[in-house]
Amino acid sequence: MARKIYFTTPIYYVNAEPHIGHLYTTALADMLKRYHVLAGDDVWFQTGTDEHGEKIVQVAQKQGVTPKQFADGISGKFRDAWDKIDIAYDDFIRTTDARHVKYVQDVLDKVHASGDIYFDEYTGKYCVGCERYLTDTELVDGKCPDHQTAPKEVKEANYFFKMGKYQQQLIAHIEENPHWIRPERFRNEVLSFLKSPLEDLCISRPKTRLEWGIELPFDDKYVTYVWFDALLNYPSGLTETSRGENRFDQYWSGCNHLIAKDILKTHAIYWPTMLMSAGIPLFKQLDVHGYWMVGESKMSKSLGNVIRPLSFDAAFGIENLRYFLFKEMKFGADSSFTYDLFVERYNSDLANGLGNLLARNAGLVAKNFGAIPAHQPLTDAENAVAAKAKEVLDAYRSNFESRQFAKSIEDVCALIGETDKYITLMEPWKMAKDESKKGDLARVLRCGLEVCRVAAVLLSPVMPKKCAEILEYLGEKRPLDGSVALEELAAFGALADGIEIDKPPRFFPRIDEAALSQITEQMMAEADAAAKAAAQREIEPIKEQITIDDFAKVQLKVGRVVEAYPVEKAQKLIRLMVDVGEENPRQIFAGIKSHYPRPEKLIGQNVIVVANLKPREMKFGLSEGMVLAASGDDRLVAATVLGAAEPGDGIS
Ligand code: ME8
Repeated sequence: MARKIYFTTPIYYVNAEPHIGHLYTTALADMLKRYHVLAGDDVWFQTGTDEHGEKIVQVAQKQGVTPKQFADGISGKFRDAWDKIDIAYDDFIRTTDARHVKYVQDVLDKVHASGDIYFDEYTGKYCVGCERYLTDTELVDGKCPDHQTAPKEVKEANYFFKMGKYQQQLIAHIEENPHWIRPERFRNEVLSFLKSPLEDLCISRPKTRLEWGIELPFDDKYVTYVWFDALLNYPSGLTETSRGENRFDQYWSGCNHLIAKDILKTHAIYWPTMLMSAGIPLFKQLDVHGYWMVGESKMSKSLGNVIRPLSFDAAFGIENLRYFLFKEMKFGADSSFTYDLFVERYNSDLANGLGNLLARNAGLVAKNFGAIPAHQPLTDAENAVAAKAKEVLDAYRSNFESRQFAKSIEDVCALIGETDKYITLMEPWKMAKDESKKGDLARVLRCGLEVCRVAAVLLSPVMPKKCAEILEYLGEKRPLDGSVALEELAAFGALADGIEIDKPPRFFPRIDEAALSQITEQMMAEADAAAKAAAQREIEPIKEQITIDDFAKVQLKVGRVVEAYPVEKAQKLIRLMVDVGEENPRQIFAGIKSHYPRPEKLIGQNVIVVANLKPREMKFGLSEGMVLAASGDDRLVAATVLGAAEPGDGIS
């Protein structure tokens, strides 16, 4: 019976564009879906974007757009990237979707009605990067270890979810289900965290501080805390898919979350306790992978080392990257990406490995037979290759099921390596010169091609398009959709006879050093330029809000510049004499020298003066007010008033 499985990725924050880390989890869900479909299972796969919370408000403000406009842009970029690289997701959810908002409010109502939500005053340390309160034990030198920033103290009256109430039930569930959180080290991490009393969870934010969120159904002065909102995407998207179907009963019982270790606590603690309270059955499986580093460093825009899926695809092919990522990362451990390592693995496994085996054998078949020759009785040498292929296939399912797929990829590599040795030993190119050895030649070449076919079936979840091309070339027409058993498809000996074979295309051309350095230099230059542009475009964030009364304290007046000259001994200052309608002009020092190499040009201009600023004694004299200037990037321009205005006119 086909199992029903529901794969989810985290829904990504829309504060950053997709990079190789997001790609990994998303491509992982895609690969696991393809494996399970091949293995005969029925799979649903959902990904999406997480769009509420303080983090998004902050970036949107910097860009000078509304949070929704900002979220629309980045969410679109995620979706576009996944579409362009053929991620086979079944649904894409956004936390701003009406279906999701309704679901969250329904759950909140239910949990509130059951008495698991209460109102209280709270003081805590909030990390905006994590979008959660951190406990003192989580801080390192007073800072969040993940974001290297000091959390801000927040004191507020808020709604709380009785998370602590479910602590024992959660511990019991983890203990009774040893594989519920995989790999084991993360299960142990969660159990050890649960040794201390579990605090209740603050699940609201007052609108006076944050408006961007889902309104609490029982108090319109509050919005829902972003994690309480985001985690519910998993059932909300199934309950109403974007095509309007309800697939909850079909798939929820097979729910398998895929995440990286950064969000273990929210998924292994917040989430199951929320489900317990809401009366929704727990998810079936939580699979946690490690973090991708670039070389020795964390990826960061300012380091210019962020790897973007689409740029990588254009340069080296996304499927080749998938191969690298899935083989290189041992599930649960951190791993490091470098272009050099990628090219080394690609050249040895794909160009020299599978690509070469295929090219060697298919080239000789094309030249000597023009079609795949008929099956010949096997000798011990081919039987040994066949036995190895069977061994690889036998371990394949269990490796994938336990998320040791890297082992299966290595197994396929080893099979290709052994077959290559066998071909070298058999020397078919010599057989080709001897008419009496045509039968032997057919047997040997068939064996080589058979292994290529088996390898392409087994690697099809990893490199779907490339493997489909290889299978088509070898005349394997059976679909990889579970309608033919995996064991039949990947059985050694199933290669068809008589398929016409032309000279093989170069499925995996070698990447040479020169091409590598040219492309990587170009990509790094692009990343650098993007990082610089992003830094330059940085718009000053809006500061704490003030009231109209606060503003009324500032008295602005039109001033006319009557004298202007540089202060010789000061790097930045210009001395201005400004007529603000009083008996005498005021002396004001303005830090705009580098932008006004000829300050006399300012004479006669109407500027805006803060007239009631307390005079300040400076090294060069008394400064009696302040002249306003517009600043941004490298610009600094004195602010003026349009049209006819007279010195001393008030500005309000
Ligand atoms: O945490 N290596 O979103 P997020 C491996 N919105 N995986 C990485 C990675 C890296 N260097 N960087 C990111 C959030 N990821 C929340 C999730 S779910 C209800 C809400 C991947 O945009 C990995 O899957 O910060 C990680 O867990 C996720 O992106 C975090 O994405």
